[in-house]
Amino acid sequence: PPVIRREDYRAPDWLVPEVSLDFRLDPAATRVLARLEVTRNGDHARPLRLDGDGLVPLVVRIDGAAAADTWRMDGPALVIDLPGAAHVIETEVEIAPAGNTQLMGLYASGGLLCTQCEPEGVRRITFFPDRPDVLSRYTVRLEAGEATYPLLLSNGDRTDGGGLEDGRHWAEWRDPFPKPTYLFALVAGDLAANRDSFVTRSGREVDLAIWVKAADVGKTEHAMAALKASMAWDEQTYGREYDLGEFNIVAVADFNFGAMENKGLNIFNSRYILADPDTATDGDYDGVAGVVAHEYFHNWSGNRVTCRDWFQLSLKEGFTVFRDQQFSADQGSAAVGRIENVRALRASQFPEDAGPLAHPIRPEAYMEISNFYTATIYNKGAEVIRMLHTLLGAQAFRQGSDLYFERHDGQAATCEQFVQAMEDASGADLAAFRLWYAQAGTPRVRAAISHEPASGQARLTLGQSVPATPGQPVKQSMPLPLRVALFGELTGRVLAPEQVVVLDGPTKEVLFEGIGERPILSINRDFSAPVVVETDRSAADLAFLSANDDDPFARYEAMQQLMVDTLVVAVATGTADHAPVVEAVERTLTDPALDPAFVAEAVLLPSEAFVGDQMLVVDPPAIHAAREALRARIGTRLEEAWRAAYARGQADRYEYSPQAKGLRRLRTVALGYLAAAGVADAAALAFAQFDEADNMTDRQGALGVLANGRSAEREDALDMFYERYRGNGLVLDKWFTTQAVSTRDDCLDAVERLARHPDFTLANPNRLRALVGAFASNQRAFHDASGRGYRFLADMVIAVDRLNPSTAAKLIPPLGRWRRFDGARAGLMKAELRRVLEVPGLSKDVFEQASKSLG
Ligand code: BAL
Ligand code: ZN
Repeated sequence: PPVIRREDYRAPDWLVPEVSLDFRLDPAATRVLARLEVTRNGDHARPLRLDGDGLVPLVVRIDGAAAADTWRMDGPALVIDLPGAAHVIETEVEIAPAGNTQLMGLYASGGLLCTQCEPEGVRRITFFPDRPDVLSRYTVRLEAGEATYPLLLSNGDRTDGGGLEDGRHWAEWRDPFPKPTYLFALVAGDLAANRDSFVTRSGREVDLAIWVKAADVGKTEHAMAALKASMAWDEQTYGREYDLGEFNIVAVADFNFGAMENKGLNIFNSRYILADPDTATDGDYDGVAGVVAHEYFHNWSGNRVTCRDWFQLSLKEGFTVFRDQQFSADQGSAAVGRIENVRALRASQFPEDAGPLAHPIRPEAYMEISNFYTATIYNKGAEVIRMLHTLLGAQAFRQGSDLYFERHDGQAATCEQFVQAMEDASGADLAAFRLWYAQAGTPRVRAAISHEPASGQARLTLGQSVPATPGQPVKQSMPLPLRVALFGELTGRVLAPEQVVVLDGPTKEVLFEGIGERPILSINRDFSAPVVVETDRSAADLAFLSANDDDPFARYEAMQQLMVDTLVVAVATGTADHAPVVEAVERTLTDPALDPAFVAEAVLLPSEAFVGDQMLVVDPPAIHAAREALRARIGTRLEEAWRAAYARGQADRYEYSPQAKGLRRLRTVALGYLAAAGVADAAALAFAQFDEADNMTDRQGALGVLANGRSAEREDALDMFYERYRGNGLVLDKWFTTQAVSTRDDCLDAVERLARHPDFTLANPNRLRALVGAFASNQRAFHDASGRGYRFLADMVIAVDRLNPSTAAKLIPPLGRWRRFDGARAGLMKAELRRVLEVPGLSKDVFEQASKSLG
């Protein structure tokens, strides 16, 4: 497949200021009539090139006349020679949404017809210059059978509609804001709405509706509350107001992404809309609010100002993730939110940055852009924006964002223009900061502190290195904003209050005066830079920080580091001193001043995968054994404290509040430690929690604990859960995932069996991720020495690729980590990648990921 390069960008030859689309909807055969007003862009003689993917032109008219001799097909594209500066092009095609298993373009899901057009779905619907820098005003007419499709939605505001003969009806929608193809959307179906309204700060009333199956309307309250909170928050925090009279959200069951920010018509994966206490965990509730906010915030960061080309994807995604993280921090516990952000970054982005698929947040080249909706573009992209916020301060950052929106409203912009606006508004010099857009790889920072009691001086020595990544063997130093503070070992006092030290060269020294006692270094507080920090802090220093640091993230981080250091020693030598971890966990667990939600995060051991990431050669069974041994020790030694935490978390009845969420979380963590300790009543406690739960958080938490064990209650609980929720796809996903992430020895057998379960399907991306994606994150089971886990994953990739290439390609990265494993495992992983590459007719999505992964 051809490689598309950022440096080859050229402005479009033709623009399409106005487009009318007319859909005669039918699942088997939908007619799409398009009328494009095209204008020549600049002085050139090049033809009009309209992208298509699998389309056959039934009609092509130029300025009202059929003109067979002036157009031709060039592969999938329609090419038209045009003499003048402006013309009207009409085309007609027929497509079959019911047969669209890629879920890209117009497709059918659960009786609905809906679209997904980002990044390049419009070319599967109609002939069009399908690129984000061609902005058009859309008028859309939808026509369908009224009984099956009483609801007809598109972008913008509804302008007209009515009945037709033969039981059909129509609606017309007009979106006054010019938008790129990828934001086009339509939905046709039989749905019911949760309706509400929002009055913007300038006094305009917006009609809000969340459309779902009639039986699910009761599960949309949380999403609606989040939508209204997001609308108010964006006005207050960024000065951004909603701009249409309507805002519609539709939930669908089959969806490649989490959701999609189509102008005025967000389409969601139902898992990020539907929530009630019986079916959604507290984590699911947070996910709903976060994704609703994310998509809403795109209305400005993405829609009003969009991307010039797909290399700029992080312009909208990194900024919007940062905005949704800020929103979530303001709505709930900022400390726990930050811990979750960082845990997600370390679980998905750090490995990506350290492997064969590493790319800068603004990539230089791609074969298939769908492969670049990555943790790097999204999550590291958000960290880069956060660093700008840290370096400039909140006020200057806001001035910069105001300038960016004002300057580029209605345009397709670049990352460079965003940084330029920040620079112009703040007066800061961001020349070096631009390296964050260009260089891949996670910087490593070495930090050491020395102290001279006689002079009262402490010296912080910092050094950085940025590892080589594919195509980038040599790196420049990056500006790293590190929040730093010093604490006194003896007094526990703050010796040097927090300051931002910018490490902007290979090394730096910072001198602190008036330091009368040995200082303990607290660094990268609140995770101010997305880097790996190496220090020589002792177990005692880390334990001190885990109990005394006044930055909650740094406290969490110190505990994690203590746990990781202990586990790495245990894996390397077969044994380690567990006492410092046990004591630190005890102090945190029994500190009455701490928020239970924070405690629950702080006392959790790092994942097996994260421990593996610290090692030169990952040894999955040894990591598993070391981690389970430490878990058991923490459980046994602190049994009383776990029982107390468990009892404290027992609520009379379900309540959705930050306090109740924190207690629920800690309760299940405590249950997990009691089970790890092997206490006699662990299974009975877990089963009682499972059986008596009045909410999914407690029920799934208990099921997860049981699923890791060997009790008789385990099978009962799994069967009961299945019977109770077999009709609810989203909850059934949890049943699959719980078994796929189990720590049991027979997990791989179970996963192979579940892949043959009648409720397993390759056609639904959520179900696939629930079983296959979750299994590939289970380090020990996936890396079974037999290679069966690898074979299973490759089989899935091959099977899914025939249906849904972009989803298949997302399953590849775990196989690409072969360099991190021993020769035998690496050989088995590479063999599976080669087997995938040999499949005839492989998609370019999977080809790109598998060939790069093989390296
Ligand atoms: N733009 C794709 C889905 C999202 O990031 O919101
Ligand atoms: Zn997004």
